[in-house]
Amino acid sequence: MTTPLPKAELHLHIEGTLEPELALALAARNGIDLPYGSADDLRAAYSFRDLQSFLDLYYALMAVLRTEQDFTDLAEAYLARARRQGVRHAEIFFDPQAHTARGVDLRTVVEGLGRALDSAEQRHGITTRLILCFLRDLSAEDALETLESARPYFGTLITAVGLDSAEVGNPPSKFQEVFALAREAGLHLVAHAGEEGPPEYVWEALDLLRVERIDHGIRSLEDERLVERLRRERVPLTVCPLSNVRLRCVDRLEDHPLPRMLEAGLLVTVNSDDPSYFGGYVEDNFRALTAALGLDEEQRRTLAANSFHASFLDDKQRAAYL
Ligand code: ES4
Ligand code: ZN
Repeated sequence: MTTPLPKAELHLHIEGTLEPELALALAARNGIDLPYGSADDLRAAYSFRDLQSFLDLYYALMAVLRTEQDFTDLAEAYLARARRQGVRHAEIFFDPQAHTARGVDLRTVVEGLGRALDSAEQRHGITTRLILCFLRDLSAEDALETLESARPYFGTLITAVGLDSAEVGNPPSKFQEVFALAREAGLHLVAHAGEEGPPEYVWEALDLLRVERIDHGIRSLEDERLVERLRRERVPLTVCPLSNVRLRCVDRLEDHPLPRMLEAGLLVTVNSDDPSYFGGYVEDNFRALTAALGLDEEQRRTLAANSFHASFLDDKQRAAYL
């Protein structure tokens, strides 16, 4: 087995790293009844028709995350795995509204994750950032309240905001105000767009939200002018191949548009999205692409280098990895 290339992971939902074994252990620790008796029962449920069918299970399983320690354990397990997959820097999404909506404080979530992230460099050799994601199927008002409640962590634990969850019917335009406020607060901006949604949502994310990266963006290829814009402005696209196949955005890995995106001169990166649910962490995505699409060493090196270029590391930190 070859050594994984050093890379940054830029599209990773921490709640999507909840492995079945940890979910069962946390359920037992917190006295929560899950309708699954074993890790294999849980894994058997990981078969998805589309984004929504995945999100239903993803939100349901979060019920096991209750205490600061639960969030620390979750992040610590991810970091240990990520390092074995070559990750040196991770910009990690979390979904605060999925927790506050069920009575878990923002403080519990952020400080729990923060405890693992604060020691990540020392323990695992991984630098980290935290990206607060708004759930786009909730209201703009809910997003605004979430932003305000997170202000104490701006610039320290939280350095960016993102936009995720059910895309179709929830265009970026709905969140123009909250993204403007986040920008004024000095946060970096990203958004999921063009996963299941149309290229118009990618235009909106760029023009109305003024995001610096597009998460997924695979449907951008349907719009030549958009591809030209993304190429010219070197807007990074955080692509998640195994996710796209599991959620049936792409039929088979052999049909994945990533090679075409590279060919078009786009700043593409490879990421794992929700690795516990989609069959692999970031190096597993690199390996699956190599097997299915004959990705060569030069392409793999380009993708790994792109991940550092696309990161929010400052130039000096970035230079240390390139
Ligand atoms: C997600 Cl794959 C995906 N797409 C949109 N929102 C998400 N939240 C967690 N995983
Ligand atoms: Zn995602």
